[in-house]
Amino acid sequence: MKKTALITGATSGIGRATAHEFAKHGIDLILCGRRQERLDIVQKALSRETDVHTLNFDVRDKDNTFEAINSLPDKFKNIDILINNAGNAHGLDPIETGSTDDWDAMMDINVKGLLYVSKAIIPGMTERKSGHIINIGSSAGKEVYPKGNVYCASKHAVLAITEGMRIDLNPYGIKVSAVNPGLVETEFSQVRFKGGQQADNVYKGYKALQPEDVAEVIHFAISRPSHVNLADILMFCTAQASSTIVKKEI
Ligand code: NDP
Ligand code: 8X3
Repeated sequence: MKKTALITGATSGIGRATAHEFAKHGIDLILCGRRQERLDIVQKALSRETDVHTLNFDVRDKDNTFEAINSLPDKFKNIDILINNAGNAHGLDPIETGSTDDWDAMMDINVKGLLYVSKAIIPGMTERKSGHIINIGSSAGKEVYPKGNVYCASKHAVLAITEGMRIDLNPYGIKVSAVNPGLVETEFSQVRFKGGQQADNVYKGYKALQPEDVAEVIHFAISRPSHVNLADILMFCTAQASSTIVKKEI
């Protein structure tokens, strides 16, 4: 039977690549993000392969998040797979000079937004006693790096929430996994550095992971047999050994 997946942050990077990967495998898609014009483009591209519905909401807005998910048409109401991907780093500053607006954005989007979306979707999964939640963490959720303070804290929280979900949802047979990439070449650094040269330099001198590399791993995780759950996946590009060690050619 065809499955339905809801992907947050489907307008760019890892989320968009995951939408493309899932469409190839005939999974029906609910694509979420704030930029409707981008959602429309992805929907148009993928509608040839599968059924696609878009939802436009900011995960920071609790009421809008619940309204959007509760408004899903019957065909898309039973969500089998949730990809909690929406998120970003905002700033790269030592703790003593970091911006409280950046801190709010990271905790509100990466942590609380993930919780709101999950809270809206989990009751359907517990009722049906099935489902798979994949939370996109980060190598930053396993290792704190200089000036990463609050972003790393938000991703450490994602890993703790993932473990907590897996324990609490275990009686219902719901799988919960974390996929934790290192450096992936997306709009991530444009957002972190608010555009500019610093953002362009992040992926220079080595081959970073591409969003499609992560999407393939996410699809591998959701396509294992029902008795197999890949609980926690850490993936780096070959040039990266840890959060701070990257072999660059220039
Ligand atoms: P992108 O900036 O390319 O994509 C981020 C996505 O999140 C966009 O689709 C954006 O959609 C969505 N998003 C951001 N803020 C909000 C919000 N307030 N409400 C709803 N959606 C939002 O980055 P990536 O693809 O790289 O990031 C995806 C995930 O992967 C993030 O959780 C990130 O932390 C994680 N990650 C990224 C790594 C990297 O090096 N790139 C490495 C490890 C993890 P829109 O703006 O349209 O709302
Ligand atoms: C994104 C990877 O190293 O920029 O989570 O934090 S990193």
